[in-house]
Amino acid sequence: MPKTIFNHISKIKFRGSENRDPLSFNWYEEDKVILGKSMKDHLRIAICYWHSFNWGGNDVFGETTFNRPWLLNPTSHKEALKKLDSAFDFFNKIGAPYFCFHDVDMAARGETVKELSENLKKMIDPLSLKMEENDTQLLWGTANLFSHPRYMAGAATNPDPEVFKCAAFQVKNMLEATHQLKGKNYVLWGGREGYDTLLNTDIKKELSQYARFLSLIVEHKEKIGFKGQLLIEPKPHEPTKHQYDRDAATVIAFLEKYNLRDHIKLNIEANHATLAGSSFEHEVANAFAFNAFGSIDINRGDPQNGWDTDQFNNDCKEMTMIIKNIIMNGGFKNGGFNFDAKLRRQSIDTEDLFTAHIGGIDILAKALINAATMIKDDYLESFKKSRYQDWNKEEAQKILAGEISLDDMSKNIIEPKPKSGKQELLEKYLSNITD
Ligand SMILES: [Mn+2]
Repeated sequence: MPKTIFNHISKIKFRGSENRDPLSFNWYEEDKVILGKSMKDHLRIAICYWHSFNWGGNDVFGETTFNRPWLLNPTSHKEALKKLDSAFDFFNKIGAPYFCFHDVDMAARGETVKELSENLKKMIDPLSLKMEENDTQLLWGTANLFSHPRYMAGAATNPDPEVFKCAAFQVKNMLEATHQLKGKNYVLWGGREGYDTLLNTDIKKELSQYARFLSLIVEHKEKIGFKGQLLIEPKPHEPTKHQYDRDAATVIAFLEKYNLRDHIKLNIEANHATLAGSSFEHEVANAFAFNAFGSIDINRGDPQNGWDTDQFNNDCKEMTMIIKNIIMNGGFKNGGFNFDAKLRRQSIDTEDLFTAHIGGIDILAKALINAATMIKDDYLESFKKSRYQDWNKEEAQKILAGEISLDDMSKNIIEPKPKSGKQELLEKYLSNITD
């Protein structure tokens, strides 16, 4: 057993809802079968490498606060290996079947993209070994195209084609690494693909650059035979004034225009939905409505604080509706629940990383149990069914089939009788299940 920052912590176990030991699960029982599938297989929990191991608690006003010793020497390959030991010790103890990472989280820092690529290559063998030893799989890989100063004016959407080439090179390397590690998905997040002012920005040019960039990735994915799912993670703004992949609907329209719809789906993040002025549930439901749902980043925002705070999920009612939606649409295929969440800067005890994830996972487990109850009840679904039932009538079916013209329709107008939408009744039902 290598030395890690978590050596003093034991494997987290399920101890039932009455137990008060904070280092145990109250609800998440990985082998418990719900609606014919284990909790583990329903939820497909993933831990993110960046917030948990590659961030020391620094913010725009202050320095690092956490005990992450490898961050003191970010250019050292040896330190990157120590980080790997601690990360996998954590994955194993928390019982997460998946993890996610960026190229820059895993590899020692390089001054150039070529150096980064060399450093990443050196990590693949030790990483594969860790994955095998711990039976941990890669939910998705991604390239960081936003931290380095070369990307300050965008990666694919940069006015300088040399920046576009650097970004493409980074994605090529990371896509190949993800393929080699048998990743289930590859995520693209356009953190700098947008603008700060239109005074210096040609939107039309930048969108076509972005589309070409994505097409290159699709072509390369097919060339190397990567079978995972490509995903875009929508976000409306911050730190840019505007980001092109604003929300699910915007990305879907963009993919449609550039003939990329069959190749790319969506990774929906709760916090990004909030930033876009929508609910998390809206973004997930919209993704399903357009057959574009892929995976979830479960981290939330703060209602009083309009930026990307990446906090751990704590709203069981909201999660119940999300999980219900996912199950009713056939469950995750390649996707899962990725904890793209970070501790608060004051949460400096090593245990805090555990209790944060345990709390978040328990909320999902409880929400899964609730969702199963609601699905068995069939209360909401049968209400919705009856609300739309008149569309099953012969004339209505003909309208939908395009068999009745506006003129013909106008000959048979009956004044409709209003019906209650019953929102309060349905909310009361939901509260009874979840509160
Ligand atoms: Mn995210």
